[in-house]
Amino acid sequence: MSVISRGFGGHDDGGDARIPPGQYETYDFPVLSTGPTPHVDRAEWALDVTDLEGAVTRWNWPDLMRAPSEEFTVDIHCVTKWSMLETTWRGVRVTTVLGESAAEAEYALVRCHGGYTTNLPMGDLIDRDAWIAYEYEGDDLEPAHGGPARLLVPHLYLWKSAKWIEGIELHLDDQPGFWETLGYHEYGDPWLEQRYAGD
Ligand SMILES: Nc1nc2c(c(=O)[nH]1)N[C@H]1C(S)=C(S)[C@@H](COP(=O)(O)O)O[C@H]1N2
Ligand SMILES: [Mo]
Repeated sequence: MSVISRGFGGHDDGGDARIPPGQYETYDFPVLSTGPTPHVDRAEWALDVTDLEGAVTRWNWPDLMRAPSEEFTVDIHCVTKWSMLETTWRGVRVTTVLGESAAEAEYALVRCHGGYTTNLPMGDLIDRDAWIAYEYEGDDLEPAHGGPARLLVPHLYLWKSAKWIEGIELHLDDQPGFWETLGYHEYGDPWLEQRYAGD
């Protein structure tokens, strides 16, 4: 006799082990932005990495294009409960962009055109998969989805994957970003359903 039925645990995931608890699969890529889409020209694009001493290393578009890139296929999970499976991107690993400046830092505060910010522990940017992504499904990343380039950290809820990234500040202390200040969880692990502070 078995008392375990499909759906045990109350997760509406259709039994697909790639979908975290409380999420459902979607097929059309939604756009979630707190404000209007900034239109940033590649010729003007820059990403500033600020180290613990305040020294800035600026990456411009040709710098990013010269860096080794990867095509990668990942599942992404938004805190508003949609997940997309097997999305394919091209980007440069965040470790490549940070270089040696990352070694001493504990946290990163990521800044975007338009003022959005989000915070992550350094380990999630350098020891896990994390990219500065600039292509989606073989095409230039559309402005609505963060083009010219966005952060992509697929193992955390997607609010951590900052669109229109313009800066990564390295810190010893953790400073909450936009959604974290408004009550979202400071870390945001979708497998632990860390949606709101205290989850
Ligand atoms: N700059 C910026 N990045 C952002 C956001 C934003 O409003 N501004 N929204 C976040 C949230 S809540 C989500 S779910 C994803 C959505 O990415 P998408 O619009 O490409 O689906 O971007 C994240 N990155
Ligand atoms: Mo989100």
